[in-house]
Amino acid sequence: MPRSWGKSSTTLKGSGKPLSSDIAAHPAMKLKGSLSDQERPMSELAKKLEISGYALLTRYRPEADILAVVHEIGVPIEPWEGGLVQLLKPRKDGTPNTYSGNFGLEQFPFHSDLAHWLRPPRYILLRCQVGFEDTPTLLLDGRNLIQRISRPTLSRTVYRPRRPRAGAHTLLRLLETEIDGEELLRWDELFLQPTNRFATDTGHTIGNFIKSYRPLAVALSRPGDILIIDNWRMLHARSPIVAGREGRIIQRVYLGELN
Ligand SMILES: O=C(O)CCC(=O)C(=O)O
Ligand SMILES: [Fe+2]
Repeated sequence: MPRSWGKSSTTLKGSGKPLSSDIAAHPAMKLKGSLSDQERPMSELAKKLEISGYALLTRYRPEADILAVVHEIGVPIEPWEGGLVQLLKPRKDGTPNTYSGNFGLEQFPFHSDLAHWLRPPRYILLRCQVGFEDTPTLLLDGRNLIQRISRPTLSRTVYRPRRPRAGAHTLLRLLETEIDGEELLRWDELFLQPTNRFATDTGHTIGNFIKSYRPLAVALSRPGDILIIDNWRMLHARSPIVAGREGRIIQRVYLGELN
């Protein structure tokens, strides 16, 4: 089904130099006002994320090792052994507990990453190795979803992981409002299941909202393009892989916090 996507507006242009040592040489990265020496160099990125829920760096040090780049930006977390850097490649069929295993080359449904975890990773960093303008990552601002469904309803809606973890089913609110003063929105129609009728109904309303939403499309199209997503605020989805785009390769690292 053809879709029209909104245009990305939150772009920080990189010049290929390390961010931490050379922020003054990145005029395109500056918001209004200038940074004092005392300010942390990446605070511009943090501001972007706070305002928009995501930030895009274009062609940023494409030759550098991803971990060198990641450490300039934030604190990586290893969600499972060997999972510090994950490679995302389109697959017609993958293992059943993955998105590719369930959706193949189709568009992925909107979700938060690791929504079935008690504390999903705060930020997702996606970095382009091989990308295409017409295979964007789609973003939905959870604040719009909260506005539509309401904070009290989402806070009262309880889901659980599709599979028990360590033998126990954790109960998870779709919206948690007080985690060190931060809000955590989670959604995933594959890895989360409703616990009661109320949760099922809320899920339907969320599904309808997502269908009617015109998402933002952010393309990781050139090597070094980096998209950072606030995973507690935004839902995201991969657009469908059309013929000729099977070679897309995206690196993913989860961040616990920004520098
Ligand atoms: O490839 C993308 O743009 C996003 C993929 C994704 O959301 C996922 O694999 O969880
Ligand atoms: Fe994802």
